[in-house]
Amino acid sequence: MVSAYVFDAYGTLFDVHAAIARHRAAAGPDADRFSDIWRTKQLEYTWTLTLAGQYADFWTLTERALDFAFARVPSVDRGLRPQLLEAYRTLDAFPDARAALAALKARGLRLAILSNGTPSMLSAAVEAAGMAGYLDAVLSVDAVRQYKPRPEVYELVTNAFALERSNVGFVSSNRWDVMGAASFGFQTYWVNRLAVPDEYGDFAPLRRIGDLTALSAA
Ligand code: LAC
Repeated sequence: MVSAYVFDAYGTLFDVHAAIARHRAAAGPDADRFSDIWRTKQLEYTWTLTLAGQYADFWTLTERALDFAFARVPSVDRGLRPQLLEAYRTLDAFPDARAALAALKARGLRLAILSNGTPSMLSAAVEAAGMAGYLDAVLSVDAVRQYKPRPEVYELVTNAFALERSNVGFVSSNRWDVMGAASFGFQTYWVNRLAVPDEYGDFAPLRRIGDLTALSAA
């Protein structure tokens, strides 16, 4: 029985490619490749630092990954750096995100975010998306200075809500994050918006959904 739903933030509630989308014309023809490299490197740095027993916060890693993307894709004007970072702080939510939170909240479920993002990044994004009223907690890895998929991160949820792992529904678009949450013992929901192939067969999600609307129909 799931009594709390916990959402990943970046890629699940907030569209990580919305920053480049706001500046697509200025970024030019390599905009999508640039955005992919920015995201891929941002995540890679979380994994490599955590494996090495090191930590730098997610805003710092977002800046470092952006600088790598500029170096790797020289056609994108470095003058866009401040605008892209500003856009990242207030990323657009996916169109279905707010309504899905509202529908679950109306059913009396507790709701939270569990994210790699810093508390400051998360509160800016949550405010910009008008989601604050639906969330009982916004939990950041910053509290444990390790990144997903370390179990210590998912444990922030069971500590905050004093719940058994099996009573938590964890929702993420990032298949590797679903793997970590399933390994921890959460009930997992994989949001596969782009219909990409499945991975991590040993850690299957409880449900696969195409968008967040399907969640409130569960
Ligand atoms: C997060 C990463 C996975 O929000 O984007 O935790």
